[in-house]
Amino acid sequence: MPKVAILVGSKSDLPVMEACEKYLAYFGVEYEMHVSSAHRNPEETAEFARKARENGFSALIAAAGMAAHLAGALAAHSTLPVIGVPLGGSALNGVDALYSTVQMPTGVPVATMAIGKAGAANAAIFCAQILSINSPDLQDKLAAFKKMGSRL
Ligand code: RP5
Repeated sequence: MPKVAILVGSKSDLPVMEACEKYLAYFGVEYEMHVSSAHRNPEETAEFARKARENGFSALIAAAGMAAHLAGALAAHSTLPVIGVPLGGSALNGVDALYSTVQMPTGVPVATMAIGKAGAANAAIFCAQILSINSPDLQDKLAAFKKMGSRL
């Protein structure tokens, strides 16, 4: 089974991303969680993205709040699919992070989810959908999930 990486910009983002972990676990998708800020650890973040494919990751989930550049920074250094989760909690309630994540220039796409917990869960489901292309097991799980109402 392929594995995915979840990167968050700060330890303070971890509680919201529990929803993502819950759904990845439900689908049986192996993952690693890393705290790596595009602003506070820019070199480490870039290096993680550069080596992600050779380190066995199939997709990257990036969650950050405020001026959220984490997903874009990963997409700048990797050809893996990058799924962005804008987080709330700021003075602008996550709209700042939404715009920062979704408004990527031509050539450097980030698949952007909803703000906060719904986006965290959807990132996991979207990831399972990407991985299902080569996994009959995930195709079956996704079909069953839809049948039961698309939420845990
Ligand atoms: C972003 O700034 C993080 O992703 C977090 O959502 C926000 C605040 O970070 P902390 O000041 O709590 O570390 O980079």
